[in-house]
Order: sequence, then C-alpha cells, then structure tokens
Amino acid sequence: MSDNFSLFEANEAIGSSEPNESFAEGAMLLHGFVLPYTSALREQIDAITTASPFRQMVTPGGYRMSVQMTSCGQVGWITDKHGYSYAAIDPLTGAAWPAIPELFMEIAQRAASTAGYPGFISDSCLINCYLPGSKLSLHQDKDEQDFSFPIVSISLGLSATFLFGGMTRREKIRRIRLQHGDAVVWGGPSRLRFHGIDPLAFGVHPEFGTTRVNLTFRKAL
Ligand code: MD3
Ligand code: FE
Repeated sequence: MSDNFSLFEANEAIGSSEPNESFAEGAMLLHGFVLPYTSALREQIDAITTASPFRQMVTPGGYRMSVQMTSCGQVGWITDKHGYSYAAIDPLTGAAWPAIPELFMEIAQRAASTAGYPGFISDSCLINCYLPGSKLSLHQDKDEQDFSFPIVSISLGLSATFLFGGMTRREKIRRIRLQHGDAVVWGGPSRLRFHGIDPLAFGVHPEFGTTRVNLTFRKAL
C-alpha cells in the first residue's frame, strides 16, 4: 500500500486546477482527484464486471431501476422485492463479490483523508452504470451500520447533474455538476442528506463511451 503514496502526491498536483470545494458541512468535492488513474480504474471495473456483471435491480415497490449496478467488497448492495440490504453473495452469480482492488482502496482512503476523515477503510464499493436517460431518484443511504463513516464517490465518463437535498424530502435541492475524475466525500451532517442524479444527457466520452460510471465506497458493516 505504502509504495503508491508517492505516486499520489506527485499526481494530485496535475489532477485539476480547480480548488477543492466544501459545498455543505461535511461534504467536499475534490475536482479531478482521480484523473491520473481513470484508465487503471476502467481496467479494474472491466475485471469486476466480468465476474459480477452490471444488472438492473428491482425495488421492493416492483420498479426496475434504470441504473445498472454491481458491487465489489466483502458485501454488495442489493435490492429485491424483500427490500434493500448488503449481502455477501451476489444473487446473480451465486458467488462472493469480487474483492475491492488495491487501487480503489488507496483512492478511497486518500480522498477521505483529504476531506478530513483519516483511516477510512471501505468494505463495499457499489458501482453504478448510467446510460442516457438513466436516473437515480432522490434517496438517503441508510443501509449501512454506522453513519459516522463517510461515503466516497468517484465519477467517471459522462458528466451528470447531482441533486443535493436536505435531511427531509421537502428541503430545497441544489444541483451540482459532477465530472469525469471528480471525487466527493460525504460525511458528517451531509451523510444522511437526500440526493439523486438527474436523467443522464446523451453524450460520448472518449474513455467511457455513452456511459457514466460512479463508484461509491462505503463502510457497510
Ligand atoms: C450524499 N449514487 O449509489 S454519488 C448511490 O452518482 C448514489 O451514482 C449517485 O447515490 C451516483 O447511493 C450519487 C454521490 C453520493 C453518494 C452517496 C451519498 C452522494 C451522497 C450519501 C450521502 C449523501
Ligand atoms: Fe445514494
């Protein structure tokens, strides 16, 4: 693990010229944080989805999600007619989820510590794949055991409009553009805010084609 740190110090400087942005208490946008690693991330995502493919899950209410999902880690997030949960076995393959690659762990930990959460060890990474028109309705992430740990998200491919609400559905919603290479750390009071993604606009990205891929690192257990 330690041998990659010097690589990170050197590369973060070329990641982006835009300053990091704390847009709500506990939430920090790290512009271009993973830009030096996008092709390596893509290769790892391809390996993960070869083992545990993207799939559209069905919510307890019977709706098929427009976003395609898979996971890596000790547990993966699933939804079915019974509800939402973290499971050790991928229901599609009947096998354990692929392990979280070392590079993913490094990036998640570095992003969290940059935002003021040192020692973040993720045990589950949810991978979302959006095609044009795919959206994620306003929700809270509440299926994890301990909300004192942050969630780290990484955006790759096409840009998306992120919806950032309050602690209740009624509160005003802010719109934030998330771009290829951005990392966002959601901790403290922001951890339980409602959030979502507007329907993805059509586009073609040089590395990710007509898709947006989002990684969310969680400590679920
Ligand atoms: C704010 N994913 O997987 S990432 C999700 O872009 C999810 O695919 C979106 O919401 C996506 O649950 C948004 C940004 C994000 C993730 C988790 C959060 C924002 C968050 C948890 C609490 C508050
Ligand atoms: Fe979420």
